[in-house]
Amino acid sequence: MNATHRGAQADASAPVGGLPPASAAERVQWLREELDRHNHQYYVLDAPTIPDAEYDALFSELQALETEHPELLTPDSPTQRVGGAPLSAFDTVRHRVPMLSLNNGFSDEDVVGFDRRCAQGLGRSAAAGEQDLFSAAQAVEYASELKFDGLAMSLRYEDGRLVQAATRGDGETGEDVTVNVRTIKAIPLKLRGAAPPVLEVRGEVFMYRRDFDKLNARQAEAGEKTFVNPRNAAAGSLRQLDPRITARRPLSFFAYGLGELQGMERPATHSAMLDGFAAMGLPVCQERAVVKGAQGLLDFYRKVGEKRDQLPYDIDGVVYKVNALAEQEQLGFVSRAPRFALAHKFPAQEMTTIVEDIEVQVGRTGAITPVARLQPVFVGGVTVTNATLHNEDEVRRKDVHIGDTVIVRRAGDVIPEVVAVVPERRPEGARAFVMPVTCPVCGSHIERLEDEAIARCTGGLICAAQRKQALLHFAQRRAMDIEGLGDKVVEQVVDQGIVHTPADLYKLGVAKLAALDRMADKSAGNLVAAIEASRSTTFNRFIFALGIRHVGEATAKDLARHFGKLDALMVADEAALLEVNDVGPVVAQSIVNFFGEPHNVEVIEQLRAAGVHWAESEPAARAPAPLAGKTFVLTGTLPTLSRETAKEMLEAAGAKVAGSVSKKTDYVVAGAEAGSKLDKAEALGVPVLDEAGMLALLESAGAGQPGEQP
Ligand code: 5U1
Repeated sequence: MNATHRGAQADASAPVGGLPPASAAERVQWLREELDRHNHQYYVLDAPTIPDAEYDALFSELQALETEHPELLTPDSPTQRVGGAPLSAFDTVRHRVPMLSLNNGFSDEDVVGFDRRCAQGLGRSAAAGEQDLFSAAQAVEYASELKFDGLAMSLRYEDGRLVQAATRGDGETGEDVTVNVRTIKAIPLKLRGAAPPVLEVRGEVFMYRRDFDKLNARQAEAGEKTFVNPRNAAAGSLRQLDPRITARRPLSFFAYGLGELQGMERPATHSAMLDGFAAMGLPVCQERAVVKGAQGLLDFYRKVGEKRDQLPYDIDGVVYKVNALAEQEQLGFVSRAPRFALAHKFPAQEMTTIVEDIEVQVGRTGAITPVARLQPVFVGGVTVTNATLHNEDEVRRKDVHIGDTVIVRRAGDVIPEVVAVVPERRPEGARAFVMPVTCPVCGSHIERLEDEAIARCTGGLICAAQRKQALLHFAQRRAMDIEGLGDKVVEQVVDQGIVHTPADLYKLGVAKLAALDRMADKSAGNLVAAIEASRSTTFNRFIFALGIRHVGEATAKDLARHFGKLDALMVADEAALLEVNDVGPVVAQSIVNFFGEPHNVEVIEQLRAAGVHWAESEPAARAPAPLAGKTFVLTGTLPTLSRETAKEMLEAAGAKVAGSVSKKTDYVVAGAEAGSKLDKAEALGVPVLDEAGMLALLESAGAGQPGEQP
């Protein structure tokens, strides 16, 4: 077993030692059932029940028994997933029931049209699905599910045993990839319960994002090629002629359809069929719903769209299917696609476009970032014209030239990124990127220290680009929270020489601001009021706002809690800083350097003189934070507290607030509509609190209110 995260408590129902004597055949049978059960818990239900070492012990015992008694070896044994000898080519397979494709929809109108055609085809009122009382009863019922971004696969089970796995191919014939698919641990080699003589299961092979990231890290470390996205990684892994390579690739599977079926009645509905698959031990995605009419479909689409970026795998849309199988049959097919189904696509998160130029940007700390200027492309729901290339090494690694066609990705709020070049589309005369030796903004020398990936402008605050970024950082919501001080204003006040440092902001009046381009009197007044309001802040926000390299929000909070007073922080030496939670030598040195720079001290004094203030407190070092060392995860909507406030309260008490649930999580705080994090907490036995429970815990731990200095 090579899983690295099979973390779990020992399962009392799985005795390993001290078993009653049994024949080898009985013991082999018992071991296989145990291993299958644990695989199902781990790979299908994502709820492991035994630790790695225990699984490995069971596995080794089975391997030893099978070596000793070769007559007991069967192809569906869990030991037979390791991948056999390489193939020279894949055989072709004729699908006994063709693998169809789906019609696509992109707009609300497409969905309304689909629902209308289904309703009419089923002889319902033309208005069925529209939301009036009369037609509600007539509305068509649909099974709605996710459209996974992977590879369609057909699995053939005979008498419950996996005998063949084939790719979709052209829908009529595909490739026989059985030896590879047998290595996918989420796919049972043997179905649970009473299985029919023939059952073909259709579904998607894909890769979880976390597994993709780990695989790419492993590939890069081994100097091997990395993959552009999870879909390509899944495809490349399945098409390996050497199944031992596939066996090392973390592939997964979700079942969503039926091919040939013999010796068993079809269930009445698609949703019941998926429930049946799950009962047989097949992985079925739980992000699905049965809904009615076009409005039900559109609500499902919206809900899934909202959580798309939080899902642990990539999807490119949702799929709607008329739920009753008899009605599906009644609607039939048109050319190669069923009339009863529709794929409702989300905006693509990856598109190709052309790199028109590569320029560099200067960040707050002088970091020089190469940025690709792109031919405008609509991706991830917006038009993208720039994408980060991160640093010089990345440009080399991805081999991006000016003139190249590239794949651009924009998912959620993440900055658009060039993920790969399409090498076969490189034009003649494509130019390589050359890192400039001087800053394009201030002309200072650019240096790149040994062991650092980032090149930096050495101009410091004489560089207008760095000044602008420092001001934007200072003003941001999580720092001094000066609403209205955005790019456009900062650009002008720096270029016109009105503002040199953050302290100059407090000298701005309405008249000066109103004179700026595109600044109405009212906006100028609001901005002055926001600057005024920012004078009263908290110590941790102030520290974060200073923009000390390596000091993010969390470190700023730790520093505020530890030192209590700015003067104490400013004189702290490296040894004193190393006593702060999570501060290491690099961060400590950066803080010492920052306060060792007379210019920075001067700006701080000017800010204090301008009336910027906060409540100071005694250093907290003597009183350890009450929830230090505890990890919380917040999920769902809490009745009174915002997510941000709850997080601040927990962090103020010394707790860490993490984004995902693992066995290391101490508490999950769940509100309304908590989703998979709550399920996972329950599966792992992590204590779950509601808002009142969290407040009670904070109170009993002696923690204060949000924003209070401990
Ligand atoms: N979830 C899901 N994906 N997907 C893809 N269901 C589904 N069904 C498909 C395809 C191609 O096809 C059948 C409806 C024919």
